[in-house]
Amino acid sequence: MSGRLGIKALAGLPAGVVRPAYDPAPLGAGIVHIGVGAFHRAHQAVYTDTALAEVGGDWRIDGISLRSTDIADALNPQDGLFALIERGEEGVSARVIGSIRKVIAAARDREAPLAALAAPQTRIVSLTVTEKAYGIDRARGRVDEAHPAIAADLADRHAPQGVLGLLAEGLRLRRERGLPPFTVLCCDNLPDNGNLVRTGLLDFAARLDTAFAGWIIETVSFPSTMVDRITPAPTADTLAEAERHLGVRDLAAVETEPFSQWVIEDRFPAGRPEWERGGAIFVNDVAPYEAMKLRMLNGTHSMMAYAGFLSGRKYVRDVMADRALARLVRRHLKAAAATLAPLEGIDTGDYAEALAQRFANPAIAHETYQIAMDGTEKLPQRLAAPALYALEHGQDLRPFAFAAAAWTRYCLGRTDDGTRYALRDPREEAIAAALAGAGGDARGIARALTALPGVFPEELAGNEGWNGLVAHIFSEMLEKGVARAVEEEALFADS
Ligand code: CS2
Repeated sequence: MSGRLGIKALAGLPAGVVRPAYDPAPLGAGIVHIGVGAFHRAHQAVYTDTALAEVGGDWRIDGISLRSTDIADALNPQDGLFALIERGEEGVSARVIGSIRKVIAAARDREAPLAALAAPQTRIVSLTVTEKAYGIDRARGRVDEAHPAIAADLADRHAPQGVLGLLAEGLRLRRERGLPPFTVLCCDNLPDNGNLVRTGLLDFAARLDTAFAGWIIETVSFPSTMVDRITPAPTADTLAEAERHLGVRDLAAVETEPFSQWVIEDRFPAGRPEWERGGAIFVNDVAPYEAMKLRMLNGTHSMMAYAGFLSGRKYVRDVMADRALARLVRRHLKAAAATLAPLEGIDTGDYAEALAQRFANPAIAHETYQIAMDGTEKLPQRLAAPALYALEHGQDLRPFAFAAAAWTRYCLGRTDDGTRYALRDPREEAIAAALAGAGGDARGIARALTALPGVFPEELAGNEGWNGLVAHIFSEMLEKGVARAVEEEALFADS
């Protein structure tokens, strides 16, 4: 088969493929995006593409890949172009996105990331780097000195490798050069994400220079944002599907669901693209939207990931096809909704129903094992926060305790038939140490994992009711096997 996607290939694409309704080449880059993974390509890059098509402007995106060089090698030879494959129940469509100008592979090109951050035309630096990459100790609201990138960047600020180090040095260079700062837009699934990054960055900067930290306080904006689009990691099938649609190869294609949502606080002193053209919603306070999404979508996702993976369900859609698990999904959605403050114009019952349908989308192959990774980073906001609310308000703890028990069971690193798997959690060593210290007893294991610092707050970890429930469900999973324990658990769920 012929050729590769790129500007030259655009004219020859089949009629059914939507292509950029603008000429991307002359448009400058006003955004630097750190973390050019599938999610960024299926989300922010798409909103920006729509804004560029409708109103133009120098708002293309220069990406930075912190560790991998793969995405730079895939996108740069394609002039930044890639296909967005949307897979809904009604069918599959392909659209070529033109908003990414280029990708810098930091591992190969050490100077280029700072040059991009300090460039006069850079007005926004957005991020999708996953929860663990920031190196922020969220419980203390400070940097985590033990985080490898934080330690390295505090030792050598002028050659930063991590997220906070890059943001700090980029801003420092701008200040030194008399340039206005960029706006920092954290698009990771973290509660109050703008403020969180601000807190971490201020602590990082203050350790180097308090006057500089003061300048950040006065001049840099960190709007919070809620992002949503279910985007499985691309596979060989994704690339084959893209080639079927395009007639040329595309090594950076992504597949995603039709649904997409972006809620943003409108605080961009240096300007922004008209993302509302792509459907983004601008609000004064994102926190309630973020809590709803984290607790309902992501919290349920994590529960499905652990209980589903351990019951042999490879994809989220398989979890929804299992009657017992699907009941537990609906129970969890309802329990999570009950912990939220009312949000004008939003019915959480409808939202829950829409989520259940999205999870069941038969055209999306979203692996439970993908969602299961980094549990210690995800559980605090997805599970512990609503569980604590439920505890304090006398609500049913069982759905949350079930999810915590499934995570505990997952931490053992083997399925019921003895198959081993990698946990893929940045705190694997701490988990192993907790397990080693707990002996073989189910209660001891559950307690040791619940007590890992920073995952469950003191009020839960020290609560006998919570501990007893988690330990009980976990020991059922050990004794009967996860699939059977799930079936019995579903009997507790309302129909
Ligand atoms: C998922 C999210 O992998 C995970 O932890 O829960 O990536 C989820 O698919 C997105 O937040 C959906 O917007």
